[in-house]
Parts: sequence; structure tokens; C-alpha cells
Amino acid sequence: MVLGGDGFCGWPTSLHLSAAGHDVFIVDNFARRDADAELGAESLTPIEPLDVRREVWRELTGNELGFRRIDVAHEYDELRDLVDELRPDAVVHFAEQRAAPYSMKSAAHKRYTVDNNTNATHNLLAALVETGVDAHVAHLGTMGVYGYGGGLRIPEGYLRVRVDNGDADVEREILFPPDPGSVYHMTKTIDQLVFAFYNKNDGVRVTDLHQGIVWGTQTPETALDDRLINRFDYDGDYGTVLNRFLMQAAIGYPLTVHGTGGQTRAFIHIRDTVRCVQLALEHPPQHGERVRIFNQMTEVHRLIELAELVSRLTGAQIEFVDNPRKEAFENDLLVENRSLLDLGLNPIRLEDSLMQEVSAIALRFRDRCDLDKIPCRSRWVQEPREAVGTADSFDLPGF
Ligand code: NAD
Ligand code: USQ
Repeated sequence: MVLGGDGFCGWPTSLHLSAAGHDVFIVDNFARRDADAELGAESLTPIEPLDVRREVWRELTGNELGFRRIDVAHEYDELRDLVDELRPDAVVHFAEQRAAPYSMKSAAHKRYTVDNNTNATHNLLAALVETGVDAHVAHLGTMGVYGYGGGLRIPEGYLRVRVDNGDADVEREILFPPDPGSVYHMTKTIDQLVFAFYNKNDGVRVTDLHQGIVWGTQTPETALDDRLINRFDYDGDYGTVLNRFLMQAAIGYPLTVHGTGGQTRAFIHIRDTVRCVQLALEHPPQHGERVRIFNQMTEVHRLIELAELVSRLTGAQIEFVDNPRKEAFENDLLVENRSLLDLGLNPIRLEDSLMQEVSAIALRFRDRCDLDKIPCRSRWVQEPREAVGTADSFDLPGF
């Protein structure tokens, strides 16, 4: 089962797993497509409805992709019954609200993100336990659970600590202290505790993949036919930084560097995302093993250096804009990522040809871009209520 299989990572992963010979069943409630409508900002690439995507994949490969529309966070009975019916070997869990700026837009967006993400994760685990299905859960976490740096090499999930215990020091391995930078990232730190509990109490096998910022658009499978094309988020809420820079360069919009650009972040190409998920699934944890945590990233870059690289390649201007976020204006970042490399990941590095591929897609669909949607308007610290206007009154169901 692939929860969130209609999304930016979920769709290419579903196709990749299907191409690799796995039976894939997608669950999605189209919350991401609804957010497009709410924000008035569509994917830069024209994405087909999921039924069309599945039908094209069947025509091309003969492989069926199952699908059920379920809100994993709120339709527990439907989820549990489907788990019981399919009895999957593995569940890949992408089904969360994943944009940090969206999660900080207003109280309604904060509450929606917490409710959606924490309930989706908990419902999945409760359903596996209630049905007695011994599936391996591969969850997409985030590098943002760690904060970004602190002067040490970020380990894969666990930190060895020595505690002064009076007579003798005691050594322990604990979950790396969480340090989220947005309400969205905070939900992923909550997910970690939920996984630790269900792993300890019920023996649920979990791999939590702490992924960096994904860039790129197409994978070999999504590139097979235009009707399989992956989504490309460029707007100020969902667009992530490198894809935004490449898209901005392609349409002649100055590269929007927040603050000084001294922020350093971890990155991974979408083609490696799908391979990492496959590697994690094909090497599940043993029964009784604690939650496995892998850092799913392949390289680290400082934003200003990325902007300069894109500018050198394309001639784009760089514009330093006020940072709408509350984040360190400069940080170093060292990350341990040995586990996926040891399983056989041969990482794709940032290179001109791949960046040009993204630029080419951006150029091809530039007419679909709404320039007004490019600036990041969601601010981490809200103005006093009177000055916010109607930002709180977005019509999110239940919020
Ligand atoms: P996305 O928004 O494109 O996809 C998420 C999918 O989940 C969407 O299709 C959405 O409709 C679905 N969904 C959300 N809530 C749901 C619910 N309650 N029930 C059923 N379906 C639901 O996001 P993405 O970029 O594909 O990210 C997928 C996962 O990977 C997320 O959990 C995200 O936190 C994580 N991740 C993404 C990135 C990145 O750069 N895109 C980086 C690190 C981690
Ligand atoms: N930034 C700019 N200019 C822009 C957009 C962003 O300078 O136009 C800066 C931001 O201020 C931030 C950095 O770029 O310092 C990264 O922002 P982002 O939007 O690319 O990434 P982020 O908000 O961290 O979230 C994305 C995904 C999220 C995932 C996370 C992985 O949306 O789902 O969890 O990357 S990580 O960053 O490693 O935590």
C-alpha cells in the first residue's frame, strides 16, 4: 500500500515499485489537489487525474495500480477494512501535509496540519494492530526533525549519550533530541514518538526515512508518457528551494534567496527518493528490532551557493528577500547517511544535466506559471490579529 500515492513523491514511487514487480495499491484523499485549489496555484506541470494516470500505466505496462479514496486521518474504519482486505506486506506512508510554509499560514492551517499528520500516522498503526497485519511501515520523515546542525554530524536517528549518574556514568542511546522549525516539522517529531511506542508495545516494524529537500521532477517511469508527468510545485507555499530557483531562472524571475542564503540544507533527487524507498522496503527490519531510522539525503548545500550555481548556469539575477521564516540565517550541516549507501544506493549528484532537465520542464510549461504565486507570503511570526485580515478564515473543512 502506498498512502499518499498521488503526490509528488508518492506517484513516482508507486510507478517505480510497480515497475520493479511489486503489487501496488494507492490510497489518497486528494488533499494536495484540494490545496492547489485553495491556494489558486496549480502544479507547473499539467497533472492528469489519478484515474487517467493509472489507466495509462496499465496500457503501457499491463500493471494494475489499485486505488481507494480514503482520508487516512479521519476515515479509520475504511482504512482498517482495506488493510484487513489487502493484508499488505508493506505500507509506504507519504500521506501527510508536507509544506512548512502552508503549516504556518494561520491557526487553521496549523491545526489542520497537526490533526492530519498525527492522526494519519496513528490511524495506520492502530489499523495494523487491530487487524493483526504484520506489515513493514516505511514512513517519510524529514531531516528537519533534527534542526539543522549544532556543530555535530547528525546521526541516523539515535544519539549515544553519557549521563552523569553519581558514582558512574551511564551510557544510553536515545532518539536525537527533536528541534523542529515549523508546525509541519513538529508533526514529524510527534510521528517519531508514535512509531517508538507501537514498535515497543506491538512490535510494529518501522523504517523512518528522514528525507532532505527533494528536487527534480521526472523519473524514468513518469517520463514514459506526458500523461504520467509528475507534479512540479513552484508556489511560495509548496515549491521547494532548488526547484523554485531552477524554475525562476527559466522564466527570468530573480532567484528569491531568503535572508543571507547562509542556510545549509540536505538534498536528494526524486530518482533517488524512489530508489531509497525500494531499498528500505526490500530490506525490512527484523521482528523485535527497534524503529530503523535512515537519513535519506545525498548531499548538502548552502542556499547562496546553489543560487550562484543556478545563476552561473542561466544568467539569472539573485534577489535577497526578507526571510519570512524564523530560522538560523547561517548554519553548517554534517549528516550521516551510511545506511542507504550500504544497502546499495548509488547517489545522483547535483549536476548540470539534471538541473537542465528541470529547467527544460519549467520552460516548457512557463505559460502555466502565475507570477503572483511565487513570493513566499506565509510568515512564521503572525502579525497581531487585527492586522492579519482574513488569513485565519480559510475554509478548511473542520477548521
Ligand atoms: P505531496 O503533498 O505532494 O503528497 C502527499 C500526498 O498525500 C498527497 O497526494 C495528498 O493528497 C495525500 N494525503 C495527505 N493527507 C492525506 C490523508 N489524510 N489521507 C490520504 N491522503 C492524504 O507531498 P510529497 O512532496 O510527495 O511528500 C510526501 C511525504 O514525503 C510527506 O510526508 C513529506 O513530509 C515527505 N517529504 C517530502 C519532501 C519533499 O521535498 N517533497 C522532503 C522530505 C520529506
Ligand atoms: N528558501 C529560500 N528561497 C525560497 C524558498 C525557500 O531561500 O524561495 C529557503 C527557506 O527559507 C529554507 C530553505 O530554503 O531555509 C528550504 O526551504 P524549502 O521550502 O525548500 O524546504 P523546507 O521548508 O525545509 O521543506 C521541504 C519539504 C518538506 C521536507 C523538508 C526536508 O517541503 O516536506 O520535510 O524539505 S528538510 O528541509 O531537510 O527538513
